[in-house]
Amino acid sequence: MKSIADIQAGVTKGDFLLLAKAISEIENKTNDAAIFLQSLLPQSIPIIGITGPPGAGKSTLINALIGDWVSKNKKIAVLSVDPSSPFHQGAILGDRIRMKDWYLHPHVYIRSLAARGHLGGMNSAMLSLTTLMQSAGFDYILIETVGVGQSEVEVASLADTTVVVLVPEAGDEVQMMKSGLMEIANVFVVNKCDRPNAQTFVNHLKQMIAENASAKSIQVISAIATEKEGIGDLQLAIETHHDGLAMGARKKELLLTKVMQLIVAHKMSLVDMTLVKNKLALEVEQANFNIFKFAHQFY
Ligand SMILES: Nc1nc2c(ncn2[C@@H]2O[C@H](COP(=O)(O)OP(=O)(O)O)[C@@H](O)[C@H]2O)c(=O)[nH]1
Ligand SMILES: [Mg+2]
Repeated sequence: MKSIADIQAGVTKGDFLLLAKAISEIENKTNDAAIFLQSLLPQSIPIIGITGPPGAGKSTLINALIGDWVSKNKKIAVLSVDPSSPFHQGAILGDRIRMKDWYLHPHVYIRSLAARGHLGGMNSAMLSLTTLMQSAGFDYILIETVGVGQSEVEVASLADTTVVVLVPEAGDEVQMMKSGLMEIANVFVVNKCDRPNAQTFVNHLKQMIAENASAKSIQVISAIATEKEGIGDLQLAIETHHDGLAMGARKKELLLTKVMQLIVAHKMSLVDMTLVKNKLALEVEQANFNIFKFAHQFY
């Protein structure tokens, strides 16, 4: 496996071949990859999670953010865990064509990841990849995830800053917010503010935040992603949050979550799930079957 210096040299030139090779090794969990990851030094490059319901405008916002950062000569990595995203491999041709500026741009690296089939390991793979990106010479790492379910909450724990994108008519999301969104969001973007009643929704959201003691530091940004409106405000909110993080206790909390994820993923990798499944099929019909006893033999 190539050294991080070689990978960086490639990224500097806009050649992502060595980076892609390193990603494959990491995804395949080779011994080389484990040694490589253990050789990386800490970096404070921001990892920004962009989440929210399908169609809220996450990809359009990311597109606008990339455009602005690239114009400032920044290098961007995007990891997409949104199967409906135009950044995703499964995207229809039209979307790929719309995004082709970024797919071919030497300062932008876009990689899509499968959200399924990583039992206990999705986050450890994401953690490895984001850490690699931080060391590879990018200035910002973006992670796009869809929805507001459990997997997004998990992915949010990988991000330094979590941006939740909502639209003005997001009645359902506001309900969900009460049950958890407030806990993962550092920044709310109310996108599609070209729609009627956007300001009413923004005011309502701000009021909810003000009433929630643990949510007070959440910033609310109004945006029209298609017009690139609000992008400067969003960048500022991200920077402000990231700067605050560098000093706060939250950083240690985030690190602890990540360490736990690595330990869980490692322990899970030691379990032969096919064996568990086959044994279960045999034993489950026994009259004295006990799930705790059964599970304990694999501890
Ligand atoms: N009217 C309006 N439409 C937008 C805005 N931002 C995005 N859209 C549109 O909303 C649709 C979904 O956007 P997309 O970025 O793919 O959403 P995602 O699923 O959250 O990634 C697309 O047709 C966009 O052009 C906005 O600010 N105003
Ligand atoms: Mg998308």
